[in-house]
Amino acid sequence: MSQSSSCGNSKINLLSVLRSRPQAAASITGSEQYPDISGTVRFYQTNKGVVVWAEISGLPHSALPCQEQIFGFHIHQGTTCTGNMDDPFADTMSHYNPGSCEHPYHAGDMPPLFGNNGFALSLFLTDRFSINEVIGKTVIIHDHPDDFTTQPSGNSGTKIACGVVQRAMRSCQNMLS
Ligand SMILES: [Cu+2]
Ligand SMILES: [Zn+2]
Repeated sequence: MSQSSSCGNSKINLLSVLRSRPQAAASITGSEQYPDISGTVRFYQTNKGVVVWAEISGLPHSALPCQEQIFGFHIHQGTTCTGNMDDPFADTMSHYNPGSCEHPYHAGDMPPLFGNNGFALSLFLTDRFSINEVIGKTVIIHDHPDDFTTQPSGNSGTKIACGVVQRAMRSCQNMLS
């Protein structure tokens, strides 16, 4: 087993990334129909892309076998978690898609969340966006899995929770300008 070095390293030192302060985070809350949902999505810039760390609790779940839920998970281009009676997060609009790609190649398409008795933890890397690009945009959780096929949004159903990506407070040592 070789010790990873700090220079020329082709891997991400995940433990040190997660120990550092995220550059941005979204505080997730459920819609009126899903008041128990809450959580945090943290964003860490690395030289391979953005490490996204999501921890969400209070998700809908089933006690029946073979029915644990899977939730579509995207960054949407809208900037507020507001909407209307039919769609409480309608103003989050469509998936963040600066490259005019098809779903699931939108920059804002992310791996779905797997429920575990109402709790989900997901940690993944994406180089489809930089943190600066998604500051002010919205993270959405849907009540159905993303099928990664149907246009324009993977048939992932109702938007059940939302959060705005906000720049995290800079730590003193990073205040260079
Ligand atoms: Cu979505
Ligand atoms: Zn998409």
